[in-house]
Amino acid sequence: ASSSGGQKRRITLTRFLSQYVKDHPEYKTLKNIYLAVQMACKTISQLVNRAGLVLDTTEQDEGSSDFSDGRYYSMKRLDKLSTTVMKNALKFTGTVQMVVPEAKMGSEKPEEHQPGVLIAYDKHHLACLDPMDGSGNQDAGICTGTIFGVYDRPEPLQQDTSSEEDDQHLLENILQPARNMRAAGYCIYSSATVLVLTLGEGVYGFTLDPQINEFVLTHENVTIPQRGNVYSCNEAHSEGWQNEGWKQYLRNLKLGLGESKKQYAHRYVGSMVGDIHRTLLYGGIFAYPSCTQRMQGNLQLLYKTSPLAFVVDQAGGKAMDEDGNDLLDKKPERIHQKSPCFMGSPRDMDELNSYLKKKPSQ
Ligand code: P6P
Repeated sequence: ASSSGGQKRRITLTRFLSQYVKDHPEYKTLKNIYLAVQMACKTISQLVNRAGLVLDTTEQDEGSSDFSDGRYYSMKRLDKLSTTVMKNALKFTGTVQMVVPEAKMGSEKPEEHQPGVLIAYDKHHLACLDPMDGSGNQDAGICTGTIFGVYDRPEPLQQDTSSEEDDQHLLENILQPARNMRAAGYCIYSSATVLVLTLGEGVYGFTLDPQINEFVLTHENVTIPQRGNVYSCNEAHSEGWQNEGWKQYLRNLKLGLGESKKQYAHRYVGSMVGDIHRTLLYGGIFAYPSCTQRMQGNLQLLYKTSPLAFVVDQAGGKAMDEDGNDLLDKKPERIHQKSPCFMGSPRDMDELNSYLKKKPSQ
């Protein structure tokens, strides 16, 4: 990368990937997908930064039924735009195809919101991508993000061109636990655009340098602090939380009665990528427990929780479900299936786990 004004010389993501693939030839096949994701994230970053300037929130959107508040309209529009950008970037590689238009994934329960998740594949891999996580926050200038996870294809398709039965075959093959991932990551669109990724051997962060429009390495070997002093959850649901262990754990954190004897601070952005990025860098715990309004939480396992849990795990953190089981072993049964989740610093997670394992009577 070029260096100006005495700025430290930094390696670009493109060069990093080329070097990585030289050292790990088995990752050669992944490079294509990563370069496509990088290209899409650069474009989405532009879209996000200019959304307020170019998206006319008063104009009626042909698809939206409810645009009573402009926010909904531009949210929907940005969702769509970023999904299209990601789709085109993946197709541009010439090797990656989409499984089914996300609309056809309506096989889930009708009440589940069908976001623009993309399921893509090439000869070697299957990928799930959430192009715009947290889009509802966009109009308020709050961070949003792209999330992606890549699996090896367990078995080759009968033929390379996708057809109905092949789509079904691929949709079944993508339903794998996070532990099977080859690579995962996210891109956060905030005060800076940072692409955080893992290829299965550590976590690296690349910041978009607008001067050269390249992602450059800024966070080498990201390691989550052993313990933090922040808990991150939507407290609005606290009266409806179902898990006694979680409630007891949180009560002690608030009273400074936890292992660290410190009172924790509460931080909750409402964009999962933002809350996880802060947790990864500062430590602490992120939680979306089950509650009466949302018995499975509000986060889709396949394309939100699993890829982020894989990144947290690669950074030395932990991810659990409500029984204290490793979230990386939880296999999604349906594309949009949601799951309660806890993830964060290892010491905080071990402490929480001791409450989750306790029998309610103890
Ligand atoms: P709640 C955004 O809509 C999202 O999918 C995640 O990015 C975020 O963590 C979560 O939902 C917020 O859900 O129920 O707290 O509004």
